[in-house]
Amino acid sequence: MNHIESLEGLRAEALSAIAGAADLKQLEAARVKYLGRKSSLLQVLRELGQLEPDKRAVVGKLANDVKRDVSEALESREGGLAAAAREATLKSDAFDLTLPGETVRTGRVHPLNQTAEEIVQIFRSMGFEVADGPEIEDEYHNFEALNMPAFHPARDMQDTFFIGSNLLLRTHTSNVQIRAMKSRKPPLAVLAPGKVYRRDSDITHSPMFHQIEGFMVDERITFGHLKSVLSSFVRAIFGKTRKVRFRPSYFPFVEPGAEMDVECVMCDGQGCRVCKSSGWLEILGAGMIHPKVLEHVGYDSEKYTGFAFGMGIERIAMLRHRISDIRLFFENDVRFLEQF
Ligand code: FA5
Repeated sequence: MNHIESLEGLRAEALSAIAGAADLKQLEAARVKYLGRKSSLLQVLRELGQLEPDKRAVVGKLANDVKRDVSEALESREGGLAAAAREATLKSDAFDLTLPGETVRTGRVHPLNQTAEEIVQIFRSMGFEVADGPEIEDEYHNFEALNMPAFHPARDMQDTFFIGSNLLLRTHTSNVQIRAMKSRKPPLAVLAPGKVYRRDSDITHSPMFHQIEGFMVDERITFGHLKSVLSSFVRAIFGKTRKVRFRPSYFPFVEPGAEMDVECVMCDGQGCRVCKSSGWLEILGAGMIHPKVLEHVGYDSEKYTGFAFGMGIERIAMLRHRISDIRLFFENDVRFLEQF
């Protein structure tokens, strides 16, 4: 077979192999076979020198034409196969762009923390500083130093969780009064927010709840100072129009003692389930610090006087946001929490 015929045959065979390549791998095999170093085409080109000059020109031109045609066919088939491969991959690991995206949930500050923050800010603006105390407390700081010796009937006012013969979960934040006063000298104005625990549970009572204790001690502090500080606080948190009242009350660690009630926001003072038909919701206990308490912490009760108060944060949050059941704060239902 002469060179011309074999080159024509080679071109036809190469083009048909390229057209028939089913994927990029088969196409690469065709490239090696028809254009590779051991291919018949390269063999012809290598042997051109041995041909007579007029034949060499004709065969050389044809060989180059074949090489160009095969190269072009390879290139174009490669483009087609690559596009098909891309299409197939897209189909197999396809993203469904119409699916809804994952929503990122943002957290928010719990309504009780929001309320506590607000209360702390109000008292800070009046010059109070913030202190902390332990939730696991001994009887001395929770009761005895607060003028409630063992077997004092007032201990029953706060149903206690005991965790040992002398250890308990503090029933109020008043333990911070003792700890702060023992470590410091007057004058002082302190605010102590924190968790407290009692065996108590209904729509306005929770076994774990939060209080904020406040106290101020100096020479010549009077009940007038107490009323003024608490009235300013109530105006700041509930507005000027919400009615409040002081009522005489008893706590062993104050004398005289009082409680402060806020007009029930659920029924505007008409009486409902939340205020137990009284029209009022108690938010805090307060009074002048008992001289015996001042003596327990080593203060001269002839020279110094002071007032103290302890308020329930849940009660204030309930009044602020018209929440009718205290247990909602602790159920962690996002539908409730998202409203704040
Ligand atoms: C006391 O705990 C006193 N330590 C307060 C005090 C401090 C009086 C300083 C005088 C001087 P009382 O037990 O009343 O008092 O509780 C104070 C407030 O905590 C109540 O007014 C109420 O708002 C809230 N509170 C009481 N028990 C619960 C409870 N189980 N769940 C939610 N809030 C409560």
